[in-house]
Amino acid sequence: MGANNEPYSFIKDNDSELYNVLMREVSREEETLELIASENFVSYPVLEMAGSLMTNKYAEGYPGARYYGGCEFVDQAEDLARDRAKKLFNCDYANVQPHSGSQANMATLMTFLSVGDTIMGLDLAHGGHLTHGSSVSFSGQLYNSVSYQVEEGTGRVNFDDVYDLAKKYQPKIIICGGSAYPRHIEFDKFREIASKVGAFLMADIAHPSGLVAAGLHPSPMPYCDVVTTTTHKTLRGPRGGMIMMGKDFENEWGITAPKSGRTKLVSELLNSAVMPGVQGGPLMHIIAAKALAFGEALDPSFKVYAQNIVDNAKTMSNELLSKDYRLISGGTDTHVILIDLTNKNVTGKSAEKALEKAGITVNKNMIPFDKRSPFITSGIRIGTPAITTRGMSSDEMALIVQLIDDIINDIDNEDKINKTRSTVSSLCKSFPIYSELHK
Ligand code: DSN
Repeated sequence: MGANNEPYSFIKDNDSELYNVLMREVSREEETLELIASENFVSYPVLEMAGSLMTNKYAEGYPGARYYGGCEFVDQAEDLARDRAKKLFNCDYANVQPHSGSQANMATLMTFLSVGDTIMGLDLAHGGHLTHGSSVSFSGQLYNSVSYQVEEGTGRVNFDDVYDLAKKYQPKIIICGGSAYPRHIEFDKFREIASKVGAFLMADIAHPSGLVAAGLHPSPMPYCDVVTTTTHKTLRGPRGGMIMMGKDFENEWGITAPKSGRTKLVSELLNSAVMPGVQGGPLMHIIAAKALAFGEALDPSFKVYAQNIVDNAKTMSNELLSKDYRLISGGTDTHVILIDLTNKNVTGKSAEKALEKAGITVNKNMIPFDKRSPFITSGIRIGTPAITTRGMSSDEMALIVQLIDDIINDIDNEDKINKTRSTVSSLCKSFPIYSELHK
């Protein structure tokens, strides 16, 4: 809140050019339908904390062992974030410092692997993530990357294929999870394979972590050696990353502390990989905002929210199927729906563009075995976390699918696009976000 109790008025007085940019983004978020599966709206308290003066503090190190003075209160914030994360995910270890999911993954791979070791993750074009071994990321450049894929008919991971690949390439780590996989991640089946080939098992639950916290998606903790996540998707926290372990364990690489001769715990190696390995000063305002969001996720109301996310995704997927859309894997167990637009004769790129003009934000996405490039794509990915945060439910899901269908079936019809935009705008007005900004 700024001068005259007007939101952002200090920014307005100080830099009107940026203020205008900010207000355009405020309007965009408020007046359009956010269907990007990896986005959400944080609560106003989380927003306030993320913009708090904790941004000023340098705190390299960890609570109780910092390289800077004056860390008493940021230590308390980081302790709260770690303790709440451990409670939320029922795990022994949490590192809340990674600035992003990619940095969490980088620190994790640096901990478990040496450069040149073999990693095995889900192919990016089949729903994986850049940091799971793509050649354009450090993960495919520093490590020998072997990717598993989904089956063409089912759109799901085939565990016989994963096992065959793992036997052949003997990866040191297997990564499960991804960015566009609509089904539950089957940690137990990955565990069996990892144990058979003697690989570590890492889960990246960036997408479903809010559903895991709410008990609506299996937990990776009993099965995986290490778990990474982002905090801003279904978990509805500030933008950032986190690393967890269900149980800490002694490393198997024979690294001993020079003075004590003691074998290091993996938690110690992970901590050092995050800082100083990958990052310097942690973002204490974001860590405090993570603590706040984890507190919200521990409240029973979060379970209701998470159930609504899944129910909304199921309703949307049924509505889409009834309108002859081909969904990868035939539907969803989560918040993610991946639509193949091939039978509609529309590319992902043109659908994304037309829908954006109509006030509906989605992202073009490759489908498994896509014949088009990542810049064009044959599909779009949609998700329900953000619209569920607005309070929308089944009636709105049916309406939104109808609006999407209207555009996809008449992609160049500017009249229809304009009409849809005005329907979207009234719908959004009925489900306001950030009313605190308008007091
Ligand atoms: N870019 C994120 C997503 O959209 O899923 C993954 O990091």
